[in-house]
Amino acid sequence: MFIEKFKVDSPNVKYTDSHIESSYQYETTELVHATRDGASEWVVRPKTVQYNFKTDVRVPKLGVMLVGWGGNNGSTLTAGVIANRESTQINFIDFFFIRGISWATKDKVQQANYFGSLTQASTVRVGSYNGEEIYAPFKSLLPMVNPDDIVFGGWDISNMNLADSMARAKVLDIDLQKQLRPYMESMVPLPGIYDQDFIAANQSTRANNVIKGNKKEQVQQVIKDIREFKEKNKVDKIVVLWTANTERYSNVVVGLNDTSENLLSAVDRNEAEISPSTLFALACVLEGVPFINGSPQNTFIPGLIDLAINRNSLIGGDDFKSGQTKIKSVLVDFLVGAGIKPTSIVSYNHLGNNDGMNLSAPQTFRSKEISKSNVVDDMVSSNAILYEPGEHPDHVIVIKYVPYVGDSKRAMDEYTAEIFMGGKQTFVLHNTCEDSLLAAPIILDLVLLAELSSRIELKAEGEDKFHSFHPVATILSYLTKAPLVPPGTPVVNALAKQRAMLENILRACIGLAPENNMLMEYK
Ligand code: NAI
Ligand code: DG6
Repeated sequence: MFIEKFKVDSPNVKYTDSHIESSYQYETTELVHATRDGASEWVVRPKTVQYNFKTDVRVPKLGVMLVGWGGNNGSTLTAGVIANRESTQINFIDFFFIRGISWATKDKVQQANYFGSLTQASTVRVGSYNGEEIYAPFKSLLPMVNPDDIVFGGWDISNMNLADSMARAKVLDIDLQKQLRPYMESMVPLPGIYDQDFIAANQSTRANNVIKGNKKEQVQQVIKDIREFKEKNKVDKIVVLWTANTERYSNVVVGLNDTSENLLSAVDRNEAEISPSTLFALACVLEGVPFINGSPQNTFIPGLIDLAINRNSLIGGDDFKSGQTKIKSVLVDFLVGAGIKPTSIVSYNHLGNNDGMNLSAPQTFRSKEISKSNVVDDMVSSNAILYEPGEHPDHVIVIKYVPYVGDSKRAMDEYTAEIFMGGKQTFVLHNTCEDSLLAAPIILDLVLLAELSSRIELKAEGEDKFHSFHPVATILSYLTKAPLVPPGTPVVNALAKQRAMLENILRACIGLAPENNMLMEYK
């Protein structure tokens, strides 16, 4: 059964006009290494930590500024949100409207939807009623920004308006594009920061809309753009997200970008090795605006992370986790969790959009190769029965640019695993779909969850003041291939664990226990 919304009735939860406050027992374990009768042993102790959560329920008017707004992801997301927001008049006599634009495809009349968005199209179990499991929308856990109310803007090194960008992307059906064009023609990206050293040379023809000046002036311009956008659109908050081209990795150099001070003075000196994405992130951190990196490069060099932590400004990333990697972080988790040993993972894909063209250069491909390669590390290291210390499955990533297939990416994967008594098991997967239609809802979730997390404060027992989450937003891990975590924090890649972490934290904010799947009521 499905319910639209609910309220929690508990002595541990208080609803006020401005906040939801919860008092929460976090059940965990601690390990100690003890010696008994001369022999050493591991002892596990259950531990309870008292937390208080305070969530501001006053949902702001949100501005979302995308770097790479005119790209396939940027134009598809903007189009998708408009298509969901606007109404279609279906009866011209009674003026009967239905929510969301509909359009004719060769199969049927299609209605706009948010399929693929965790916040908008997935549910959570909230309990049992008369023996039936009750589910509610994920977005009903805590008050979140309604996508209808987002104001989009952003930057692109190409000055093409969003209607033409949508046409260039060749992602959405033509009948839908025709309906959306009037809404998008007037949307024109602000000039971006172009540095040909960081992206493929084949992108140079696109760069007709660039911020002039040295790196310091470029950062100042981005800050000015953010302020003007906020003022012009009367939004309360801004989130900035990088969905521009994949860059090559920046070299991390002591004295250049290893500390916040060195990074700031390197920008002052106009040092070549500071990438456009780092400059955008820097502008956001200086301005206290959340910044999310949807691409694989190391935008968050140590100096930038240092600065974000010092200024308590949210950063999150890296690289949207859309298709192939999502399956990988489910399948390998299943195999290792089942006691089966994956020994070889070969992931091949080809695509023909501008992202594929940019990734055809070795340096940008290398960034993607790194982020796609590290996604099973936590699962492998969780099982020392299967893997010797330091042992790892062979893991090969291949990406080829094939213009004809456009945005329709083909991902082929071969997984080989060792099973009982020396047997082998091989899985072969073939996945075809429009890349941007997978990425756009993920971008929406990233900005909505980043905004929400900035309204949550917490306090553990022994702490005297409420504080925000750590500025390095691990809460977004479910949505990224290479989750950025604070120094010294374990990286979790397994998809089910990432989703459980996110859902259970939101449940804690309304005083609900983690979803433990024990179903003791029925045992
Ligand atoms: P795209 O190439 O269509 O769009 C990127 C846009 O960024 C272009 O319009 C380009 O002109 C612009 N751009 C490049 N450098 C810029 C700069 N310095 N400042 C401002 N704008 C700049 O690519 P697409 O398909 O939209 O993907 C965007 C990014 O998302 C890529 O890095 C891709 O690897 C990453 N990504 C995409 C996924 C997907 O499923 N579509 C999944 C994971 C990551
Ligand atoms: C080539 O692989 C294009 C990439 O941008 C991917 O489409 C993107 O990284 C998505 O990868 P995945 O593994 O999440 O499907």
